[in-house]
Amino acid sequence: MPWNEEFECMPVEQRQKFQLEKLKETVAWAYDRIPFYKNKLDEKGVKPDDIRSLEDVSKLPVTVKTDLRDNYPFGLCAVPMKDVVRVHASSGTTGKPITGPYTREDMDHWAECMARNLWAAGIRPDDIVQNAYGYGLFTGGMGFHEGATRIGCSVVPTSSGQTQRQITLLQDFKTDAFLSTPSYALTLAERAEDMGVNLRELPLRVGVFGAEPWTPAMRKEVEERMGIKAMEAFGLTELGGPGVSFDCEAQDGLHINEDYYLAEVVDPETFEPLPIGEKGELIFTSLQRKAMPMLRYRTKDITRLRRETCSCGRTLLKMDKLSGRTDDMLIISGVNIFPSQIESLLLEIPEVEPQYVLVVRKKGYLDHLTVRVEAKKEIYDAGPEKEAEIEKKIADHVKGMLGITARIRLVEPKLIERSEGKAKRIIDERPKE
Ligand code: ADP
Ligand code: K
Ligand code: ZN
Repeated sequence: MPWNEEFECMPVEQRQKFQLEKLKETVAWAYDRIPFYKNKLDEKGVKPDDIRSLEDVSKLPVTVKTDLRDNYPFGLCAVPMKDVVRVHASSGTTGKPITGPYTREDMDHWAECMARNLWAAGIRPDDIVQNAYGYGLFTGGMGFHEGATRIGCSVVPTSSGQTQRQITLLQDFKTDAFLSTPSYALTLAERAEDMGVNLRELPLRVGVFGAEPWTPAMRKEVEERMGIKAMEAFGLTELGGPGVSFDCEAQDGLHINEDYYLAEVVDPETFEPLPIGEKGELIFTSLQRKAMPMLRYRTKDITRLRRETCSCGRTLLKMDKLSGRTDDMLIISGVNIFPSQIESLLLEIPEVEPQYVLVVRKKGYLDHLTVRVEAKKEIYDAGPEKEAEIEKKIADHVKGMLGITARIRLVEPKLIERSEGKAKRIIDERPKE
C-alpha cells in the first residue's frame, strides 16, 4: 500500500484534470505576484487564461538557474515574508547561491512528498531512521527529516560526517534505515570495514540515497557492502528539494509526484517538447508551491519519461534513473561522455575501488581525459608493473565500450578525498572561456 493511495494510484485522466486546475492556479499566482514572471509572459504574449490544456504548458517561458541568481535572494518570492516559514539555499559551484523559500503550506506538501518517498522504500513508524544528509541550508537534511517525522519514525538527526560515530549509532540504536548521498554511503561502508564492523550483520535494512548521480552498478555495490536495499530519491532546490521523484520496490525508474510537479522532456538545444519515451532534458513546473512557484524550470538533467502501470500499483509517471546532467557532459575525441559511464566501467574492474576523479584538460582543440582511480591495496602493494597492467586493462575496456582513449592512473588507496555529501567527480582544467 502506498502512503497516499488516492493520489499515488489515481487514474491518469483524473490526475491530469487535477494537474490542469493546479497549473492554471500556479500560472495566475506567479503572473499576479512576481514581476519577473509577469514580464516574461507579457514578452511572449501569453496570459494565464491561455492555459487551457496541459499541453499549453509549452507556451510558457522556461526558467533557468541564472534567473534565480539574478533575482537573489527573494525576487522570485510570491508571498510577503510574514508568510515564509523556512528558507533553504543551494551554493551551486559558482556565483551567488539560489534560495528556496517555503510557506507553511509548502512545508506541509514537502513532508507529504517525502513521506511517499520513504514509505515506498518500506520505511514505517516503528523504524529508527538515521538521517545523514547534511542539516542546514542544504535541502537534503531537513527534507528527509520532515518526511520521516510525518510517517512517525524515530528520527536520529546525525547530519553528515563524523563517520565513526555514525557507525557506533547504527550499532547502539539498531538503526533500521540510513539516509544519505550514495557517495557517503560508500564512505560509511568503507570506514565500517576499516573498523572491523560488519554492516551486513546489523539490523540495518534499507537506505534511501539521492542528491547526486550514481549508477545501477554503484547501487549494487552499496547494497552488497551494507547488506541493505538501496532506494533512491530525486529533487532539486529550485523545486523545493528532495521529494520530486522516488523509486518503488520495482527499482525500475522513479515515480514523479505528479500532483505537485508537471514534468516535460525537451530537446536540450531547441527546447522543442519531446514525446513521452524520448530522452532529453527534464523540465518541471511546480503545481502547488506558493512561496516560490516555478514555471518550466530547466533542470539540465537528462532522462526519459515513461507512462506505464508499475507493478507497485502507482500510476505516477516514471522517469528513468538519471544518466547525467548536460553540465557534466564531456566531449572526448568527439564522443559525448557522462561521468556515470566511466563509473559503470570502473565498477566492473575488481582490482580498483569505486573511488575516482575525472581530470579534463585541453590539448590543442581536443579535450583529454585522465581517470584517477584508487588501486585495491594488494594491487598497489604489488608494485608499478602490476599497476601498469591494470591501467592498460581499464584503458582497453574504456576504449572498447565507449570508443575513447583515456589515460588511466591508478593511485594509492585512500588518496582520493572521501565524500560526506555530494562527491566531486570532475576536475576541469580546461581554460575558462
Ligand atoms: P546543486 O544544483 O547545487 O547541486 P541541488 O542540491 O538542488 O543543488 O541539486 C539538484 C541536482 O542534484 C539535480 O538537478 C540533479 O542533477 C542532482 N540529483 C539529485 N538527486 C539525484 C538522483 N537521485 N540521481 C542523480 N542526480 C540527482
Ligand atoms: K515512532
Ligand atoms: Zn512503482
